[in-house]
Amino acid sequence: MEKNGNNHSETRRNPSGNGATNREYVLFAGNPGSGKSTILNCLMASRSPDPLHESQRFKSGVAIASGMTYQLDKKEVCGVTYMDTPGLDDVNKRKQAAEAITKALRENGKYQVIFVVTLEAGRVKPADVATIQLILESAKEITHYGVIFNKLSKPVMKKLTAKDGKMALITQVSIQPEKGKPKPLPFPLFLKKDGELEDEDDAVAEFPELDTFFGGLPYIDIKKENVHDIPTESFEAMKNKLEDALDHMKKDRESMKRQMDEDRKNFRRTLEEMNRKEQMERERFEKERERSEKNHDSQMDMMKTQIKETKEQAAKSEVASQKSHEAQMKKDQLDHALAMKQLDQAHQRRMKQIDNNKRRGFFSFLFG
Ligand SMILES: Nc1nc2c(ncn2[C@@H]2O[C@H](COP(=O)(O)OP(=O)(O)OP(=O)(O)O)[C@@H](O)[C@H]2O)c(=O)[nH]1
Ligand SMILES: [Mg+2]
Repeated sequence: MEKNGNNHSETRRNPSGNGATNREYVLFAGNPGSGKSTILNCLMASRSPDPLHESQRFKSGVAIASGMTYQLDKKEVCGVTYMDTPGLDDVNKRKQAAEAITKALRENGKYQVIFVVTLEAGRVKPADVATIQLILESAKEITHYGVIFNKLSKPVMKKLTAKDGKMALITQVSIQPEKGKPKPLPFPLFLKKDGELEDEDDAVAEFPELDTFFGGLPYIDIKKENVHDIPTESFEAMKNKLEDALDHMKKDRESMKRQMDEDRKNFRRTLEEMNRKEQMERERFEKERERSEKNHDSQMDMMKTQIKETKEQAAKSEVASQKSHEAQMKKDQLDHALAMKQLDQAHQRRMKQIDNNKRRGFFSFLFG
């Protein structure tokens, strides 16, 4: 039975004629106490031009031993129908909850389907994943869906800022109990725990992140005839298989993390070794360069000295050769003068002899 159901007198037929209408539905599913009704109230209030009357709001709060929402609840705000459904994890109300969910999915319209989950010790709960998997199985047209990770503690929110933190949670909710076709990944939203809301009844919450989240989540057409009954009898078995799969995933992640840490350490060690070698090589090169510079300088000095010495030597030998040339000249002059003198003396002697001979000839002529 619908609680506060709205009649859709304005139902518009889809022009494609495939049976689906253009009516827009926002459907929330998830286990008891996860915060579906609180988030829906906040979303509707943010989209309504006027404050919501109490009758336009979903009942929220803590119901001891079972869920507060136990059947399909609908509210309409600005032409959009919002649907609050009960969770499948309540064993006594499981069948009733499954019927409420399939009924919600059989409205022939455009849907935004959102699952709300909470964590336990930083991990997604197998019951939440089983709920998501069973609903996706029963309506295969849900190819895009949102998952709100709600009531996240401060330490968990901090861990989500790490590179793979969010991805770890996204893969956990999309994990398959058995190997098969992988399900499409959800469009996620991570909401931190609001201390003010804890266990309150009909609390008014504000989540400014909702606007962007719902703006980015596409509507999908769901046709009534394509929605199958949810096999509630397989819920417990699926939950157990998922528990194992999540355990495996955790172990795999831990061993992968260990491996990555080891790889990172090895890489750092190799890098340090390379840096050390490079530093040594640089120092060796620097020393080599200094040594060769010194060699070059001393060779240049030697060459300069040699050139200087050669120049001096050349200058000296030039002076010496100049001197010996001058001495030779002097000697030649002296020899020449001497030869001239000897010639002159020989000439004088000859002339004297001629003179004597002339005189002797004259006297012999006179007295001869
Ligand atoms: N601390 C905290 N409490 C929250 C938050 N959101 C909701 N709650 C509280 O959780 C309790 C359950 O919230 P509901 O919105 O009724 O949860 P529900 O998923 O609709 O639960 P059912 O209708 O039982 O399936 C209420 O007391 C809320 O005030 C939150 O972000 N932080
Ligand atoms: Mg509720």
